[in-house]
Amino acid sequence: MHNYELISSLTDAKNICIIGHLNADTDALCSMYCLREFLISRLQNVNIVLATDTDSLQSNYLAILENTPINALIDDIDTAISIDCPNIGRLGKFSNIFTQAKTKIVIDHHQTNNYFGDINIVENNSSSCEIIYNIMKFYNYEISNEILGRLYAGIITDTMNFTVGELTDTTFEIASLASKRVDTQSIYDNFLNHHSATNMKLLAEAINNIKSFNDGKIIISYIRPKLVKKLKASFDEYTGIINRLSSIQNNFMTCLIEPKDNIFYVSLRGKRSYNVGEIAKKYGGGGHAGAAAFDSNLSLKKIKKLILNEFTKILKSTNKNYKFKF
Ligand SMILES: [Mn+2]
Repeated sequence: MHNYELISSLTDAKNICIIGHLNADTDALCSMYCLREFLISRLQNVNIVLATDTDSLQSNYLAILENTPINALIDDIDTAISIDCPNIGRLGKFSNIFTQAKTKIVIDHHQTNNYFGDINIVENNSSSCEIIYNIMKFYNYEISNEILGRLYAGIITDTMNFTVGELTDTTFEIASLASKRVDTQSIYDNFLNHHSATNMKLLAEAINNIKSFNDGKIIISYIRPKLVKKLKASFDEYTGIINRLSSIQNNFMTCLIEPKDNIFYVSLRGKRSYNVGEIAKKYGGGGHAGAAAFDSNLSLKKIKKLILNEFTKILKSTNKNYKFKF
């Protein structure tokens, strides 16, 4: 049995809750929305709510979820679906909804997913939106432009416009459909080419604090908690900064240490065979080979030392002289 057929076994569900990871990003929110629309079309007499922290969401994010019940009916959930989340800890305060549900489903594209559901749909592709597309296609669901636009938004944000992550034939199939049917330029402008002034100030700080090692193969930087406090910057203001740092010539591995509440979020990037996902996993985090992160309550100084140590180990063991060619 294909594991997509689980949808057919949900006919007894009365109250379904779809939960995204903490600090939900575009892919999480779009896949939550699209999955809900799909399930509504298939199931009768069912309530489907989304669970996510709306306080920290910017207005373009809220537009994804328009007219959708959020955080309602949280008691009495019989079926919980975690989406775009590699482990139960990343569901944050909503993890208890998941634990208490009779049926627990995990849908995710992170390689580090630890299969914490009864049913796990974990695929190695661009985004959770791509998995939702696959499920819709399997059921011959007619995809509206509103759904297609959201699937496309999830894909371009998770892949930084088709440059990182696991790009598949299907990724481009969705892009091809979207290019014919939705305003891809405005989706790009609204979700990717979209930086606040605070985000730019944090970028300036991160650039200022760059420490470069091994001729720039390793780059480590940080943002001071003091500045974050001063700017009243929310966590999603860090979006995209590390990718800018990792775009520096000759760079293989990048780390950006970002203040988060009273701890640090250690964000990692690795190019080609430089697998930083293993580092994140070792310290209790998750992600992909090329993009991963973990939380740390160590001091800034200790984290910098630890990361330099881990990056140096990978650099030595990988020992590849990468030369670009077509
Ligand atoms: Mn994702």
